[in-house]
Amino acid sequence: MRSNTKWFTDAKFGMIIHWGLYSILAGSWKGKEAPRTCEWIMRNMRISLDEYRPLAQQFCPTQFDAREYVRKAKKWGMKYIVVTTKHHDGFCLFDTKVSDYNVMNTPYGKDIIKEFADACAEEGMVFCVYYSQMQDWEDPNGDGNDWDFDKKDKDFRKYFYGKCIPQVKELLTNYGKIGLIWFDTPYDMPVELCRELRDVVKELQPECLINGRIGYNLGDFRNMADNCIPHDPYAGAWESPMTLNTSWGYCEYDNHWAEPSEVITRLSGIASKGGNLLLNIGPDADGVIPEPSVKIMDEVGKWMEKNGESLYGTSTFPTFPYDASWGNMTYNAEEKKLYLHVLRYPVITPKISSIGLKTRIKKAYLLATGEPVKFSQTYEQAREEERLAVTLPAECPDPVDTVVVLELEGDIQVQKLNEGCYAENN
Ligand code: JFZ
Repeated sequence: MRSNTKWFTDAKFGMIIHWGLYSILAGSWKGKEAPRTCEWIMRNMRISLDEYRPLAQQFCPTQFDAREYVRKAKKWGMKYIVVTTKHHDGFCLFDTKVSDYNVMNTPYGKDIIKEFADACAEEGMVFCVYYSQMQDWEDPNGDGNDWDFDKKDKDFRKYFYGKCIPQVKELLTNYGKIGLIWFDTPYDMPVELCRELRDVVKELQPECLINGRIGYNLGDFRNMADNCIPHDPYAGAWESPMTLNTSWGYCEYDNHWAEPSEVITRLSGIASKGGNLLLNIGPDADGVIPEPSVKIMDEVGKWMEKNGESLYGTSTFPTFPYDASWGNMTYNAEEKKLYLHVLRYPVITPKISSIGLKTRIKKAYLLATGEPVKFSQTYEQAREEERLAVTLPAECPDPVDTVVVLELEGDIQVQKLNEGCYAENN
């Protein structure tokens, strides 16, 4: 049985935090830059355990304050936070009895995951954990490290029952209510082990959701490929992860930052197909959120404060016969509100139109200001098409995404293309 995903599908926007020993390296090893995403530096540069493990003795994020993260996430409009408790490198940010390779044995010496869990509980934020269930480059039997350990000597079940399962039990026992557990890179993990992992989670916390990367469609929701939005609306719960630059882990020289407008556009684009955006933050070794990330997200937060209503609680709705030339739509079924996200503001006549909405509109206004907008709904007899025209203010109110609210008289109903004059059997 799948757990209830309502809180998740209503949430629409979450934060994932990639933080660990790789954050200390910040993308470079012995003067060379990591070839790809920086949390993979150990594997991609084949750093031996003898050289990588001692980084734990440098882990001392003196600026770290979990509450600040949670408050920022709230201010930015996010509803849940996922923290890497153990990424592929095997280092644990939590107090684990299963492995010494953890935060308690660093100069910092405090359980980071507990600090996040407590801060979330205090601030009313849903707390979630990321756990790399298959790859573990520190464990001789974990997957992925074939430069320190010989592949043929590996016994994956030994790692699975000796470390993975006990640690997942710790996470689900010692940190209060966990909103969801985010597994990753299941590769060729045998299906029976994935099922066991799922059962362990559900036994300890039946309400805890599991992401799709547990494998074999055993999750409660699906993860789309990083930074991808599905073309068609996807009926089940889903989430798309996204980075603000090109790395999940902190990278000091990566300046390919996204524009705030990209994040906002993606948010409404994902919500219009029924999904969530999971946005990454990669703190540095001191525990500080990179300045560019804060700047981008403060802008996103300003938009969310005024327009978040157009996303939270929305779900998929019948597809319109044509994509809108001006942007996309989200729909709140409970409130019977259709939100028009105007991403491309009409330059000459400030009018946007759409074909196919059958339901009558009661009221139309700008979400950010409440200012009413004029609209007309007409039915074109000969072409059998429902037409909607909305007149926007002459000046564009929001160059990124101007949201128009249409309060509908009933549940949304949409024409299908083949109901009109193009139907084959007409
Ligand atoms: C994985 C991790 O390897 C990576 O370090 C990071 O944690 C990210 C969130 O997840 O990388 C993936 C996994 C799956 C896809 C892309 C990157 N995918 O399906 O496109």
